[in-house]
Amino acid sequence: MLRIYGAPKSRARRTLWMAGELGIPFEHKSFVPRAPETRTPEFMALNPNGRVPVIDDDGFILSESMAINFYLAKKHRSPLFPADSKLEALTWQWCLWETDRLDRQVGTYLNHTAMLPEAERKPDIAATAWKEIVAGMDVLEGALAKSEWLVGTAFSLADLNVASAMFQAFRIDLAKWPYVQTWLNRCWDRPAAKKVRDMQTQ
Ligand SMILES: N[C@@H](CCC(=O)N[C@@H](CS)C(=O)NCC(=O)O)C(=O)O
Repeated sequence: MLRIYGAPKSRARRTLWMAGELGIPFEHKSFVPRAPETRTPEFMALNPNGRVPVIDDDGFILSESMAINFYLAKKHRSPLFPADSKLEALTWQWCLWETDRLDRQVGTYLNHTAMLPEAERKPDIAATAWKEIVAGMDVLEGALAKSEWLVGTAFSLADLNVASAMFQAFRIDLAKWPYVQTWLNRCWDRPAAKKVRDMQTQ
């Protein structure tokens, strides 16, 4: 049985969303990032980084949420996994791009504008992150202005992996990027995504 470690309010949302799309059964250990459960020797043996998500798929241990989704989609022969090698390469392109250009930047920006106690917020860090977010969003906007989906002609692993990372971007004013906003809503309106949203509020 697949076991997923990680609270829905963490990058584990991506894994939970994928499991929902696949309709596969799983056991869920909703460990919150940095919680004591993620610092035990047992957990550190699963992921020496002490981070979530991690999966244990009948003894196969894997961390890194994007890699987990590639594995699960391929293993379960999901139509979300691109059959064509060029489409697969484009999926990698978008996933690696998001990790490089937007992932930490969005979190850093929100931390230093809203999440951290006011005394710990650093406007210069927020400003640098925002500059990078604007550049990244402009690139995404350009791609989504040309095509409804990131890769191919339907929702796929690329959309899932990138849109799940950008859940936090709902807290940013996206008015400047209407195609991104519409696409993000379209992705997060899927039943499997809505289920993860509901889990986040429980
Ligand atoms: N690149 C990793 C990032 C994992 C990650 O940073 N997870 C956060 C929660 S969203 C975490 O567990 N942080 C705990 C820590 O930094 O100790 C992935 O996508 O899985």
